[in-house]
Amino acid sequence: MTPLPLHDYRNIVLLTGAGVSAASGLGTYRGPGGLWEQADIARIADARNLPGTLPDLWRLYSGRRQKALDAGPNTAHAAIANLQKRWEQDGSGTVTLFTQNVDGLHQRAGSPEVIELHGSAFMTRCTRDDCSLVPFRDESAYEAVPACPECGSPLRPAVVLFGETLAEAALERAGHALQTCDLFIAVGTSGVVWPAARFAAIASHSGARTVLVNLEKMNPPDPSFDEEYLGRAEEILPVLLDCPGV
Ligand code: BV8
Ligand code: ZN
Repeated sequence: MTPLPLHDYRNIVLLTGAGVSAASGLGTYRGPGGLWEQADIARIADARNLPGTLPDLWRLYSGRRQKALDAGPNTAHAAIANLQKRWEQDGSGTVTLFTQNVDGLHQRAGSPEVIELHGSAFMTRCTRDDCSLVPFRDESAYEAVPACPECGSPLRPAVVLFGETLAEAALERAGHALQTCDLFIAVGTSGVVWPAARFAAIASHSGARTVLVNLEKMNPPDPSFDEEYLGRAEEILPVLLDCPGV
């Protein structure tokens, strides 16, 4: 496998999923042993079951916070951060990183900007949309559902659950980046969750070269991808992004 001719491209978009954090020991959602196999997770991750699921949500995210803090970024995260920094330094164009992950590992690998499509396990917000409390960084684990210091309503992890819309700002960034990119690389994602599942099609429609790096073929396959590199992102990305020493 040889590096991609990265300097043939000016605006690169990367989309990562749970597979990019697999080598860091964090579970993926689908596939053998995936988080979603625990039937309860689907109930907890569905916004329609709120507020009754808040105690379970806090149990789930308290554990995920701790696991993510105990984990460290791997060479896949490092290769992406390296590309972003190289591009920034030599003014080669833009690299925009979107992640579906909530584990914060891209940031810890040194990525200068990470657009977290599904929020962050390390942010907590009030359940009342009109509350004045600003969502805040929170690494705490909670035994019981915490109360908002501003209004007394329950607090929740600031992640996007199924049935909740993504942040407007993230959607706008995605719309612009996908329409102006000439290279799109999806890494470690099963491509089943919307709207991220549409990113490759939008990039392809904009004329971008579309590349998938994943342990296994997407099922069903996404015809929007021009090529795929099947294998471990932590092995493939340092070669593909031409930074073997990360
Ligand atoms: C929304 C919480 C408007 C945060 C998550 C249109 C059609 C059908 C359905 C819908 C639609 N529009 C909306 C929906 C509903 C829903 C949806 O997409 N459902 C799916 C299941 C069909 N989408 C939504 O609700 C979204 N909101 O669109 O709002 C709306 C609302 C309602 C109705 C209409 C419109 C909100 C989506 C966000 C949901 N939140 N989790 C958290 O705790 O993370 S989703 C969850 O899945 C995670 O966030 C995760 O990031 C995400 C995606 O999973 P992946 O990252 O791809 O991980 P996965 O395990 O699946 O795959 C990992 C891959 O890596 C595997 O392929 C594996 O082979 C590979 N791999 C493993 N190891 C490695 C590797 N690859 C490389 N190297 C390795 N070492
Ligand atoms: Zn409040």
